Order: sequence, then C-alpha cells, then structure tokens
Amino acid sequence: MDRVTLYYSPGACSLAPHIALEETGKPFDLRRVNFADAEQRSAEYLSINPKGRVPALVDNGFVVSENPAILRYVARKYPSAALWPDDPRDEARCLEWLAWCASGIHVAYAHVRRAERYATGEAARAEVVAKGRETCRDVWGQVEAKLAASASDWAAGGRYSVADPYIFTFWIWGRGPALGYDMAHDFPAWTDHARRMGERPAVRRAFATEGLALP
Ligand SMILES: N[C@@H](CCC(=O)N[C@@H](CS)C(=O)NCC(=O)O)C(=O)O
Repeated sequence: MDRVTLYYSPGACSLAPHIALEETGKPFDLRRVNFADAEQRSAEYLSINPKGRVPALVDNGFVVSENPAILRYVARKYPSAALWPDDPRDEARCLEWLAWCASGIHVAYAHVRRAERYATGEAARAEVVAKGRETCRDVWGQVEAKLAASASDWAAGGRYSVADPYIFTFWIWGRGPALGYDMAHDFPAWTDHARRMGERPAVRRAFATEGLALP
C-alpha cells in the first residue's frame, strides 16, 4: 500500500515532517523512537537509519533521512498539498530556509543541547554550551529579522511551504528548557508566524499526537 512511515521523537526536529505529512491529508504511519531508552541506537533502528537520528521516512522500502530531503520528498510525492513553491525565487527561498535550518539553526542549538558531541571534558563541554548559547541568541535574532522584514505570512514567498513547519520547530525549541527564551517578547515576528502555524488543523493534529502545547 502507498503509505509512508515516519520515525519520530516527540518535540524533536521530526516535528517538521510530521506536520508536513499531516498537511498532505494522506494516511501515514508514525513510529515513535524512544530516546529515553536510547532506541535511536538500537540495532533495529540503526538498520533503518544508521545515523541513529530521527527523522527517517520509509516509503515502501525506500528510506530517506535528513529533514531537507524528507520535506522535499513529502512535497514532491503529494503535489496536491502544494507544499513546495512553484516560482523559482520562492523555491530558492524555501531551499535557503531548509539548508539554514539543518546546517545552521539546528547545529547552533545542538551545541547547547548536545554538547557531548563537540567536546569530551566537563570544562570544555561547558564552554561549548556557553558559546552555543551566544550563537543561538544571534541566530534566533537573524530568523526574527528575516521574518520581520517579510511582507508575507509565510517563509518562502506568499504561500505556505515545508519551510514553515521547519522554522516553527525551532520556535518550539526556543521556548523550551534548553534556551528558555521569552519568544513572544524577544522574537515577536517569529511568534506571529508560530501563532499562524498553531491555527492550522495539521499542526493541531501533530501537536496532539506529540503531546505538545500550542503557541
Ligand atoms: N541533520 C539531521 C539531524 C537529525 C537529528 O539530529 N535529530 C535528533 C533529534 S532533533 C536526534 O535524532 N538525536 C538523537 C541523538 O542525538 O541521539 C536532520 O536534519 O534530519
């Protein structure tokens, strides 16, 4: 059957493709990977994604990892959901967001949340966290500035696209315990975007499934 499976962890970056799949209106399966039990490093999960990370999407034996690839795949597989911009400039903008989310914003956050990836000793790790906090503040400010300067409600041109749930995931992380930002106060344009996201039925369904509080 033409039904995809998304491996996810609640509140992780897999939230972006989870929302995107909800947006398609097509049936899909969700498989939770339990981080508390280190399931992402279990032999079973590593046989699906040897990187030991979520998200991973499986479509009839075809496995794809990495958010930008998964989001593009979902948008391409379900064109009727119109999750990918048609206009070349909007497409470039969408890809620009996807690349930055994966290689810039997420990586900045990982320095705070996953410092053990970058340093071994306790003091070195504390430095990684401290520098990561500085970087996040700067990067979060850059996202805010881009959204504030935009005339559109959505990230990539005038229309909603897969860039929106990806950006939104970092808004959720911003208010979380690792960064603890007052998102509405410090990042008002981004918060407006998050509130628009929170009005979407697809987002509400994904949040209910993952047990997250709406903006
Ligand atoms: N570059 C990957 C990053 C995936 C990633 O780091 N996922 C995190 C959750 S947000 C994860 O699975 N962490 C598990 C771990 O570090 O053990 C992507 O964009 O899909």
